[in-house]
Amino acid sequence: MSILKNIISAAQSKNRLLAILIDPDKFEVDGDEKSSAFAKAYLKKIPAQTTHLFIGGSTDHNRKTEKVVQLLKAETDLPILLFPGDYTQVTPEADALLFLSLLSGDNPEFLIGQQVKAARVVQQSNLEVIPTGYLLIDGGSQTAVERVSNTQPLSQDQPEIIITTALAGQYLGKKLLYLEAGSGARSAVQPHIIASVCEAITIPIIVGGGIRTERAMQAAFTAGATMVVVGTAFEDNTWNN
Ligand code: 1GP
Repeated sequence: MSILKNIISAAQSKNRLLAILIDPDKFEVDGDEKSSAFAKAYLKKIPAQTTHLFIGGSTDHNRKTEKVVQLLKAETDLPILLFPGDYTQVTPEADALLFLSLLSGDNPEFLIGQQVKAARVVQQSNLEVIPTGYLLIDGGSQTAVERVSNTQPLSQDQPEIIITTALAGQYLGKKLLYLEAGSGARSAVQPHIIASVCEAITIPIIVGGGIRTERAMQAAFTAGATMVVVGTAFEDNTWNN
């Protein structure tokens, strides 16, 4: 089954999915033995309930994405999805690509510009391409996504704008909708926002940014998220059960 079909069927049967986000910039890739050991150790610390790995970051100055994907592929059967901050992070080695379009914030470069730059590489790959509407939501602190994309996040005090932007994404043909508070956000997307978006749209919802506890993850699931993405808490070993 394709990765997207799998996510859709999880949404329909109310199965909950957990993706761990791995930032290539924070991954050690010096020397094969050392890197494999790093990949192994990383995979050991993520929870058994993990269903997907996301690879990507707002920046990958050292062009490590491809190597990180290869290292992880050698160690796990979990599906590996690219979650690229820019077109240089698209590598054919992964299983799928979240073909993100930043629908919030009105910056054409991240709405369509980066996607045009990525198009030929994507065409020549066997990546499963998953059209994904990406909404940056204010999580109470400036995050790298906000800085790099040079866009303003949507305020959680104005749920209607979030809901209508999500709806527009669905009408544009996006297959998934990603509510992003930004990596390391002070506060995550609030459950009532997730619930309102969920009520308005029929495509599966992914929620990430600032989720550091089992409780916060469960709250996002209860509100209707099909998939939760956690990065920082596993990177710095602060995940709280
Ligand atoms: C992916 O931004 C998330 O959408 C990851 O956020 O690093 O805060 O878990 P954290």
